Amino acid sequence: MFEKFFKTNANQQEEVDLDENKIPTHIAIIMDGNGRWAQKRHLPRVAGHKQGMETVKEITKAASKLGVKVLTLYAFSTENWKRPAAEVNFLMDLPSKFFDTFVPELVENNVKVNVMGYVDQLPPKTRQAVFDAIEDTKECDGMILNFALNYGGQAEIVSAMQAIAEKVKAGALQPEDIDEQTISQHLMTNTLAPYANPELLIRTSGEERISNFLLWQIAYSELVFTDVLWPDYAPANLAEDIYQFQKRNRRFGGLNKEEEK
Ligand code: V07
Repeated sequence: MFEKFFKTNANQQEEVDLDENKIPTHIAIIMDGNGRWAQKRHLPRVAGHKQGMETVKEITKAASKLGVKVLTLYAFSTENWKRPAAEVNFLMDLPSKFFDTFVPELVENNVKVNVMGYVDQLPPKTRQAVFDAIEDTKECDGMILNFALNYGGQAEIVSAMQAIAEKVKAGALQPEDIDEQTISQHLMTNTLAPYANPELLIRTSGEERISNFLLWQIAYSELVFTDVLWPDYAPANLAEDIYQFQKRNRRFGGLNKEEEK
């Protein structure tokens, strides 16, 4: 049975009836609003990050139950190092906290962890937590929970171009043979194929920017911006945002069928 979700609309509750045949295969989320959530409660920013990690767990389980194939979460950008050292240190402890408490549930839900980003630049303890999580969930073949950690979209494209240039220099690749597929294959999302590109990109907390998240991969993504702060983001909000996606898709229903061929 397909779960029914409820969205809360001011003072009324409305049922969101999702089309289970049109669940986006790959959903990417910019988890914004942890600091603002904490500020509203007169709490330190890190309290928002801590609550945000609880949201990660709930949304992971909800997405997996809905049949999502890949859930990509923007956890830490290459720009986030500019934040106060105490906050960066706290953030770098989150992957190990996350896995100490959540790996058994990931395995129960058959969720496999993947990480994309410049992992070698992370503190050893953080890197180890990431490797352990990948190792402990490697047999899972359900949803892929893909963390973008020390990731930047432009840096990713730079790395891909360097790798392609090396192949050209070595004579293994001709410039005229470089096409969209060549570039896709050199991006960090290559391992997620055939779901490398998100069908739906969600940003919480009201900002309507991409902020150097996936760039190449969102060429055809539906973008949904919600005012809900990430620590408040609930499975019903995810259902509502998927519903927005499905409404847009339905408008071009005929065309989409053709495109799939
Ligand atoms: C982080 C919690 C969620 C809100 C957004 C920022 C704070 C989970 C992870 C994580 C990353 C890699 C991994 C396992 C877990 C994480 C950071 C921040 C840096 F393998 N949440 N979360 N990492 N936040």
